[in-house]
Amino acid sequence: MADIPVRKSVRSRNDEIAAENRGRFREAGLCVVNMLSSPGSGKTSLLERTAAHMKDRLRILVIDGDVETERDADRLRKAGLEAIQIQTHGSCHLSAAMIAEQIATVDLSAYDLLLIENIGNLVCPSNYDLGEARRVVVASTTEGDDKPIKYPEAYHTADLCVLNKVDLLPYLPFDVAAFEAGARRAKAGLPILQTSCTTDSGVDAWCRWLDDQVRAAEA
Ligand SMILES: Nc1nc2c(ncn2[C@@H]2O[C@H](COP(=O)(O)OP(=O)(O)O)[C@@H](O)[C@H]2O)c(=O)[nH]1
Ligand SMILES: [Mg+2]
Repeated sequence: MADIPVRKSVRSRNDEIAAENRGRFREAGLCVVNMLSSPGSGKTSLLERTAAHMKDRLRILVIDGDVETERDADRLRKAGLEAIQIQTHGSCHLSAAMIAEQIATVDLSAYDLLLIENIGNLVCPSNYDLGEARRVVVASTTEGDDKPIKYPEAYHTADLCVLNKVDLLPYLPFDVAAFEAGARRAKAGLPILQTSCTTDSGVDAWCRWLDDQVRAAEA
């Protein structure tokens, strides 16, 4: 019983810090996108593809969250991006305070776009604002088409859904129409992009969406 007020107060403290982060991002004209998904849906792969498409024309910083290891930040550095790794050592989501700690020493005005790869988990990250301007839920065809109806909050709080690994559709019993209906039941009108990081299909549309968000943040 007692943990409900405690959880509420942790969340409201998180919201205060997220508001401070958002203020810093706005001041710097920096576009910030928070990427949520279950483990293995292809967030880091999509960021690698994003690097290939955008790194020569946009100044991109990634903050990558994982429970353990520096592996994803290493992958993204190899792809040509600047990347900071947060290891939560057990925590199932990034918090606004973790982001605040990382950006304290960063010149935010040196970047156009900050991409945050959250911990692979469709539950907790949905409840923690980091101060981002936009939230993206990345799903993949290997997870099954019922995830939006099982984890509606992740879809309800998203501004965009990316359905990745569409190259595998011919081999999987994945009903795209059922997936899209579930996602839009969680959030009416949610835009959905289909991508494949192996064939690069749809990555151009994802990059155009990012470009639009960067322009909106500058304005
Ligand atoms: N077939 C296929 N595999 C993919 C695709 N995107 C990612 N993968 C694979 O899925 C696995 C997990 O990808 P990763 O980017 O590490 O996922 P993350 O945990 O969400 O960051 C890796 O083995 C990737 O090579 C895709 O579009 N198609
Ligand atoms: Mg990853």
